[in-house]
Amino acid sequence: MAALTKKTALRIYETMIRIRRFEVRAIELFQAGELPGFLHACIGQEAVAAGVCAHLGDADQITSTHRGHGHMVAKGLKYEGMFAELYARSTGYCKGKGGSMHIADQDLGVLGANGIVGGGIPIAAGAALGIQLQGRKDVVVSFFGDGASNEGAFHEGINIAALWRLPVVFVCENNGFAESTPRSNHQTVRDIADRAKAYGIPGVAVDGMDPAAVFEVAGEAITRARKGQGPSLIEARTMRFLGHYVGDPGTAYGHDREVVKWKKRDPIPAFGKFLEKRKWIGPKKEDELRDRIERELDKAIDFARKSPEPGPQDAMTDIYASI
Ligand SMILES: Cc1ncc(C[n+]2csc(CCOP(=O)(O)OP(=O)(O)O)c2C)c(N)n1
Repeated sequence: MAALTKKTALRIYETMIRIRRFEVRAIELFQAGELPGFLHACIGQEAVAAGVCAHLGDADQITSTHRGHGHMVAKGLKYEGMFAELYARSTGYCKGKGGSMHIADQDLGVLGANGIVGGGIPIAAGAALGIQLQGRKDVVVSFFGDGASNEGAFHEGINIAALWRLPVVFVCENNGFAESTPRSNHQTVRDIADRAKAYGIPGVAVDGMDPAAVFEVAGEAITRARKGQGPSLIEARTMRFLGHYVGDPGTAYGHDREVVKWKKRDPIPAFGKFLEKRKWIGPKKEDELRDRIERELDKAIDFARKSPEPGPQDAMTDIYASI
């Protein structure tokens, strides 16, 4: 099992801050009317993406969801291309034609955020089959929500991955709500991790507000997958601090009440304290880190704003893959 070294812990901390600040700035721009479309923020859930992706290299792959900014940042996507995509500019990761819910980058193994709930799960199984057939040691991680764990795609994707012992890790970010439906209204199982039993694979629930705990269980599952021992299911218990989408107050379905206690466990200050206690970070280093991230964000937003929009001539390009 990979130990959480100072270097890895600092990287995870930086990743969480990078995710949080990306979204805070994106929300400000969205509310100022600068960004088209919708935003689904993962604020509160950063420990999951950061803890899992700390194990992944560029050749490993992920599939993501409508709430995917955190996965993208954690997998190493650059602010420039992400903001440009949110601004619908041709310099974006998908040339401005995908937007927040459809960011992808083959070079860094991001097979796509996905507006179809559960849609990434069978894609991850398929990508893992490709890895297996090519005899590579890479893995695929599929992120999805508790709502997605009721989709046919979840059961079909995990079943075939288990049967063929594919190198894939299924990570359910259980934030207790599927859009405006509390979990008690959409599934009876107490632990989503228990669903792993139906497919004969390991299933483990973990505190998704604790990046060190996530890092540990993800390490075991990813090592297993790399060794050819097949898939695992991780249920990370977490909470989105905002409504389902930016603009949803969450008042109609009890989220506003539920979120109060979770905010006290905000993973960023909590992990910051963990690092301070070990003297792995101090105020000076923390300020430097945050300033650097903010400068990067300023530069990326400026780049996106100055980038051109795609033109009508681009409407019919990038539809089919050339093989
Ligand atoms: C196949 C499908 N069904 C329904 C929707 C509408 N929808 C969008 S997000 C969402 C809730 C998803 O909940 P969950 O998987 O728990 O993810 P979370 O939003 O909590 O991150 C739903 C039902 C959709 N986009 N795709």
